[in-house]
Amino acid sequence: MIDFYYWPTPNGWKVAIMLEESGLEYRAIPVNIGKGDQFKPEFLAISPNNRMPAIVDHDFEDGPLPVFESGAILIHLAERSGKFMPTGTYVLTITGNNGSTSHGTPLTLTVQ
Ligand SMILES: N[C@@H](CCC(=O)N[C@@H](CS)C(=O)NCC(=O)O)C(=O)O
Repeated sequence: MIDFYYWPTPNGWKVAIMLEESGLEYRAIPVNIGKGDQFKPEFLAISPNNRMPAIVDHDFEDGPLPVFESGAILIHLAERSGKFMPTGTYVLTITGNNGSTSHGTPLTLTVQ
């Protein structure tokens, strides 16, 4: 079971769509960011930058795994479901909103 900490914004929708399309079992837990739920200590323990979406994957082999940042969540769900991610060796390039990291250099990870 995956706990999905959610509020209906585009970042929340991304993960909601992925959960539905991947077929993983989940339950949605509202985080009302208009009322300040994102600053509650129990939520900050999962998402320390006080942003939703976030998940806790209770079926992770090493114990419950919290994941925050929508891109990281999408990658985790793709790996868990075996869907929407190429298999084998691939290069994953992560960049900031302006196409680079905060230092101006694209960050490239090779995942095998
Ligand atoms: N880079 C983050 C952005 C998440 C984000 O900005 N979430 C907003 C709503 S869309 C939020 O939780 N804001 C609450 C706050 O800033 O206090 C991601 O992609 O998950």
